[in-house]
Amino acid sequence: MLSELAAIVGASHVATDPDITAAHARDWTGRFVGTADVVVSPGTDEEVAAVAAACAAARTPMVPQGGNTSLVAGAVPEAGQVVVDLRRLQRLEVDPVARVAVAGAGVTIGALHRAAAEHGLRYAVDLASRDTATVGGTIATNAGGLRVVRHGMTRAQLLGIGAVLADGSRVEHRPGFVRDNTGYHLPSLLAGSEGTLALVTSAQLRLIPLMAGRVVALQGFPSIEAAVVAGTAAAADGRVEAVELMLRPGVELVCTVTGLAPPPAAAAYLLTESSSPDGLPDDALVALDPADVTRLWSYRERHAEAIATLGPTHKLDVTLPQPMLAEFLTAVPGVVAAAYPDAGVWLYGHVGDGNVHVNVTGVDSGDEELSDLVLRAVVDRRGTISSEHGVGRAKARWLHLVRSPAELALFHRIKAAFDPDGLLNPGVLSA
Ligand code: S2G
Ligand code: ZN
Repeated sequence: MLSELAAIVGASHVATDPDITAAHARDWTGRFVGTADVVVSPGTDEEVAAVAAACAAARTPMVPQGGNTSLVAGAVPEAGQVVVDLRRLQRLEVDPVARVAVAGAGVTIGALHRAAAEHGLRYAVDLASRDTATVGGTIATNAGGLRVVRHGMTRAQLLGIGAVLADGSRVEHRPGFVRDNTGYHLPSLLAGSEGTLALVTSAQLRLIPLMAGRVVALQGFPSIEAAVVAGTAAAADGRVEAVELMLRPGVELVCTVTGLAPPPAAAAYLLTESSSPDGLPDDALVALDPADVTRLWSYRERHAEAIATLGPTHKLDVTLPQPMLAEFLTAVPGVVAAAYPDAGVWLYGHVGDGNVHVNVTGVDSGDEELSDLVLRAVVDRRGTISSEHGVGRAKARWLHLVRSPAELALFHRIKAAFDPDGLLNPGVLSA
């Protein structure tokens, strides 16, 4: 098998040395650790197809990886599986007239932003892990990030896609425009499929014009409720592109970890980004120049990193209907404390569309009872168990709380149609 893979991608792109493969055996949070026997790094779509065909012939399961920033064990290999590292797929072309990019699966979101900016354009998905997360991985997880409230998730940016199926066959459809209405939309189906239906090798993505102006504001509020009310109003303003919630403990932790000067004390904060300064209250901290914009965003973007300094973090990425959001955010620390009195509960996130991150520290990060407690509290409030991080292995056992038996049966039929031998990312998305 190894010599066959080396013949396809070159011996230097087949890793078995634990010094190299170890990083591929664990997820970003360190909560989920598996075994990476071999990591193969194809350099072209054709090589991906040949690798898949070789693995299929040997009935060897494959685990696709991009930046490996999954937070739900969506790309953690087990013994006997082949990690297919797609980061070498670096193709990147921008068509400024059509406002379309064609990107290889391994292109980082940051690189895509920079290529688009050269043409006065931008890619609408942005997230803190932009310099590691890849086009392929963010399609597989249908990543959300900071601008979903205005531009939608990764799925909404997809015009076309190139992919390799479990048997090594290739499929590609890149119309080059939005209005291609010619049957089932494969890009939409593969977005969020978490590497279980196909290996995404390239994508055709819509680009949007750069913002006319970039105004970032930080506002303090006396309560979570007040911040959620203001955030909901901000989300309704078409000029607003991002509406993020933070609470005082998280902001203080970020300042402690990063050395940033704390903003004026408040129980809760909204960080908003808009193309216009209109409508901002007088007491808001407003940033117009790039240095101030970066500083204000750092309060929010460095939450995950700051919380991670407290140890492996139990992350629950959930969305609540807007009317339930403030009550949930107020109640969830008590829900956790009732069972885990010493736990740290850190709340922050994309309040503009109801997606918040419940991060819990100081507990055994593999504790599924904690997940059960929080996810059921979310579902009891008509929320969803995963909003942008996907399901992976970490949340598969709760999928039935939000998807019906009929839907789950259909999932299995779709999986069987694409990957009848169950070779792609086994255990992900299916309990
Ligand atoms: C965020 C980033 C990932 C994390 O900050 O919006 O989605 O660690 C998160 O929670
Ligand atoms: Zn997020």
